[in-house]
Amino acid sequence: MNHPRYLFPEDYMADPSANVFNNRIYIYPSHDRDSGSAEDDDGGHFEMRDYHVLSLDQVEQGPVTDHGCILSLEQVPWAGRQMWDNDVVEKNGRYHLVFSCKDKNDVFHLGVAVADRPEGPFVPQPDPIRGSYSIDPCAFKDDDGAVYVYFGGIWGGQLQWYRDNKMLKAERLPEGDEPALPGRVARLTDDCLQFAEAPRPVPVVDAQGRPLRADDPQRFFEASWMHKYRGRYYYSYSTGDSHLLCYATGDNPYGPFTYRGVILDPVVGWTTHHSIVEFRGCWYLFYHDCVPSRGTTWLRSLKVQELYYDEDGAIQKVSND
Ligand code: FUB
Repeated sequence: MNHPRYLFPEDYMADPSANVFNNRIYIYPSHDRDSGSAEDDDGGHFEMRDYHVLSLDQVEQGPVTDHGCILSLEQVPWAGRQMWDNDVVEKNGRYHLVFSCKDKNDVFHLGVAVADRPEGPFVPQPDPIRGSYSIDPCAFKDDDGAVYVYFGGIWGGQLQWYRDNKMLKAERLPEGDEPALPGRVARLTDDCLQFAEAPRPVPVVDAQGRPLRADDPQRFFEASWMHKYRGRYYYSYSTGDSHLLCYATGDNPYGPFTYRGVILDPVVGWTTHHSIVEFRGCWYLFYHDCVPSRGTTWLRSLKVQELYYDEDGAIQKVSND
């Protein structure tokens, strides 16, 4: 595959979480819309109200099926507004959609909705995951069947309000050469409905084992994704205000993860967000940009591009041309 493909020109969608279920790719995106809300640093302009699921069985060409709405704000008893990024994991034959949404007090939490099929319909739990906060869940099932949720996002994602899993009285972002604010990970219970443990920080360190600094343009900001390649754990993420997709590798789901490089340079649009998945022996990067909406930050379009690795396991930087 030599060029990126826009996957779904019919509608604006973003934050694609791609998973392979039953030998088919299912993409769980955020569903962008033009709400008229003013643009601000807290993402007030991302006023999404539902999720759709798309599926395809050929990446380079061929139809992309929209299976319609699988969960809407009105169906979730605890939800207030802003249905942001989600992901789906299969466990014991059931599909668990883990999603981020603000509650009625405008505080982000993670919720779970369950279905018998990847296309849904998904039935939401009455309450968010106990002890959950912030945004952008990636639900990763390891080879032993354990499921981990990676999450967290700064600024509008509210991660800077938390230390040691407790909400602060005032938000605080580390600065300068202080260690950067890390993303979080927690293993889920066997039924995938709750955290089985308190969330832990996800350490990203340099080659000398030092945590990346707060002023490092390659430090974590949001959009965690986890995949495994040749037995190694690849933690990838968006750097937010420096607009990169970066990755780091480790030898277990909790890290530490050693910073390895940039996967994708900034795209058109403020946000960058992705997933990485293997399908029929090839690896793909799913992401979004705002080219079709002529740079309108909150109207994003889904894209896919093939991903290649070097012999030593390094990811080759993807060209966005
Ligand atoms: O889609 C809303 C937010 O924008 C996501 O949660 C972030 O990752 C960014 O893509």
